[in-house]
Amino acid sequence: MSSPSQCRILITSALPYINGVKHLGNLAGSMLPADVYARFMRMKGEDVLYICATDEHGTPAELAAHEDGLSPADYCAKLYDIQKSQYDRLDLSFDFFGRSSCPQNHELTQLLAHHLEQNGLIEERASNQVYSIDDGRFLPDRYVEGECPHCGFERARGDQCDSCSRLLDPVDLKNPRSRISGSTNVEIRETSHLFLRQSQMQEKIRAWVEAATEWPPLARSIAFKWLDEGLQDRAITRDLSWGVPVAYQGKVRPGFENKVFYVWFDAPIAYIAATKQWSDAGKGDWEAWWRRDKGAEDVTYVEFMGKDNVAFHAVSFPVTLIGSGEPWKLVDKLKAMNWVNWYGSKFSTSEHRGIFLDDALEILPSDAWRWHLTANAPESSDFSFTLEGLQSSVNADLANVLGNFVNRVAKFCASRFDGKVPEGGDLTALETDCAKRVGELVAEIDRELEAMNFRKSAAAMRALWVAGNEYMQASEPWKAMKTDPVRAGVAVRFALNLARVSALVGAPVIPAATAKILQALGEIGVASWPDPSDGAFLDALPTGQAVAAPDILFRQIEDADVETWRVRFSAG
Ligand code: B3M
Ligand code: ZN
Repeated sequence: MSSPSQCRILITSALPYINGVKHLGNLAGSMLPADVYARFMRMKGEDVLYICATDEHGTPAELAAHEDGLSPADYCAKLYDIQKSQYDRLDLSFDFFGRSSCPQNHELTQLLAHHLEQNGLIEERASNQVYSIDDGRFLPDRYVEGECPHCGFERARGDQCDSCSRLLDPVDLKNPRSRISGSTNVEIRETSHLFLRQSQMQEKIRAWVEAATEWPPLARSIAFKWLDEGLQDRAITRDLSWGVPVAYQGKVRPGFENKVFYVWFDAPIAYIAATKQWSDAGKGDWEAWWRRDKGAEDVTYVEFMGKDNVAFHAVSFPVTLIGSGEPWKLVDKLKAMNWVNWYGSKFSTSEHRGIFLDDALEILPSDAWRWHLTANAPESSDFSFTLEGLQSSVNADLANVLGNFVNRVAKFCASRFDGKVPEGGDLTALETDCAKRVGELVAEIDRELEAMNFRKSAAAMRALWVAGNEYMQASEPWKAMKTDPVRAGVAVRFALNLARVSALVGAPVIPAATAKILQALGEIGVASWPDPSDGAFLDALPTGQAVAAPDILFRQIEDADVETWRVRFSAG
């Protein structure tokens, strides 16, 4: 339950598609920044609800299931478990990780569509589509293959040509065939789909985006680009069997027996449905987070996603929610990320280019990835991932700076002070100057995380860890030990406290290693965000508290490792 001074923060990260293991680009673009933000806000004492889910519908899911020889339902259940266990191992701290195929989502999607239809925002329209006589069904765009009308490429997909990359309409393909059966026994037939009349909502959405001054610049500029081009009506049904049936109050809409809602219509609704799954599991009240008439008025809702998802979140989903006429909670801050590139091109699931999360977890601990991808978050521009860059983040920032500092002071305390926090004493200018700098850096990290500037927040964390190392170097307790043990004790006590603050500010990004550090310092229980205005800020560890040198915190990445991985991942 939240106390009156707490803020309630609802966080969602774009739902990973179910088809296959995700890559580092997927992680860096939505789930990781959302998790860092959620952890930071929890440490500040806010009431956080972080929701995510697998995005299980659509053609790619059906096709992947088909290739795996499983029914879509079995395939999705299998991949859900695989993905979920990887996110656990990456320390993604979802309050709930649901599924877009859950009954709650079927119900909510149909309910919202029904409201939209009653409000005149859904319209049935006829269009021409490829029908496969042998398969006995209309083929969705990606199920049609044929010759590209522009470049003649033989295996162009119905929606796009992989050779000339032009967008296509499947009815324009030459010699079309079904990707399900391979049959060329196909013809053009007329069929109907439901369209969401986004054009009707242009002014309302523009006014809403204009008022959304808290969105970071990238999301705002993408939203205005779509608004300036004019909102287009969108088909929100597809000819598939796996998905949410086009039915209202239990009755299938006539003519829509073999159709389902388009995956991009039901996926954002799954943010709400996953919250309802959490609620139905007895963990809380979903309506208090999503319905403005049920207490969600005071919730701050923050969304994280890659830049290609902005249109759906800044336009289509709000059209659904506002157009329903019901008091749903809308996004307050929308954080969009650019791409992570892999040696000059994109990470690609279909071509298996880049590093995927199963391999990533096999070669390095979660913190290494979390740090590297936060310190280089693709915020103001794309980020070009390289193995050398990864090596330098881990070695220079984590092992040589943070790890080295913590190890030195903890080991020294263990060997020379009997593993107990020494007594305090008079501070010199060395301590007061360092405390001032560290106080400023904590405030800076706080500000940057609050503003969701992850790259900048990591730079300030690194600066704080450097300050710790420099203090250790300048105070030289090993020398003072010989002449002035009291002075040595003051320095060790101060450095141990610096190590504590170093761990606390890093905790949102590298939760595993910082938990080890705090444990080594004898700190147990909930870690809360350090407050530089608190007098005990750098004097929080009680005299005599047991300190042990932590196990190795970060293993160095050797050049030989980089070489092995270069071959393994076909890098460069
Ligand atoms: N699954 C696309 C993506 O991962 C999509 C996001 C849905 S968010 C509602 O890029
Ligand atoms: Zn082409």
